[in-house]
Amino acid sequence: MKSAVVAALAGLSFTTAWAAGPNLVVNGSFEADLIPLNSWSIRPTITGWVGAPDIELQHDLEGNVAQDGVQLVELDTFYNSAMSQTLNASGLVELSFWFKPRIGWGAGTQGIEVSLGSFSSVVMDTATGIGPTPAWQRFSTQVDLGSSGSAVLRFAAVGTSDMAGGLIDNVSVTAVSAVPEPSTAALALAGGLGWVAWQRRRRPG
Ligand SMILES: [Ca+2]
Ligand SMILES: [Ca+2]
Repeated sequence: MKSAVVAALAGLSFTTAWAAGPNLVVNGSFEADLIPLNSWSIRPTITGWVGAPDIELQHDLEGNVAQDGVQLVELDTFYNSAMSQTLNASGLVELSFWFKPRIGWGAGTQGIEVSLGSFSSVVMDTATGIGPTPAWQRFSTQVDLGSSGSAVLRFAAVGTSDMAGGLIDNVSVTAVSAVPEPSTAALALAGGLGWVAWQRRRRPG
C-alpha cells in the first residue's frame, strides 16, 4: 500500500514541513452541516464548498470513522464529482489533507485530483481498499500562490465512475512564513489513525 502511494506521487515536490497559522479553508473538516449518525447526504453545496455537480457528506457511515470530527466527504457520488472553494490567500502556503480508500475496492477507482492555484496533481490513483483496515493518510505540499490574493482549491474524483471513491477529511491551507528546508522524503505520510472496521457501503445502483 505505502509503496504504491509513493509511486503515485513520484515527482511531486511534497515535503514533510508543517506550517503554522490559521486554516484558510472554510469547513475543511466537513463538520458544519451535521447529518444523522450512520448516514450520507449528496448535496450541490455544503458550507464553504461548491459541488460540480455535487458533494457526498458521510457521518460515521457503516462505521467509517472520520479522521477529524465525525464527518468526511466522498466525491464519487453517483458519478465522479468535484468540489471547490476560493481562498483569500497569497504567497507560500501549505496544503494538507487526509485520504482513506474504501475497503473492498481496487485500484483505479479511488483517485483524487487536487489542485490549488497553479498546482495540480492526481494522488492515490493506485490506492486500493484491500485489507480489513485501510488507514487515513496525510498528504501535504507547499504551493506558491503569488500575489493575486485569491486561489481556487479543488478536489475531484478520478478513475472509474462507480459510486465508490476515496474518502477525504481535514483539509487545510496555511500560510508559510518562512521557506522550510526541503525534505528528502517525497511526501508526508502519517498512518495509524482511525484503524477501524470498515464495511463497504451498499447503495442501489
Ligand atoms: Ca471531519
Ligand atoms: Ca470510483
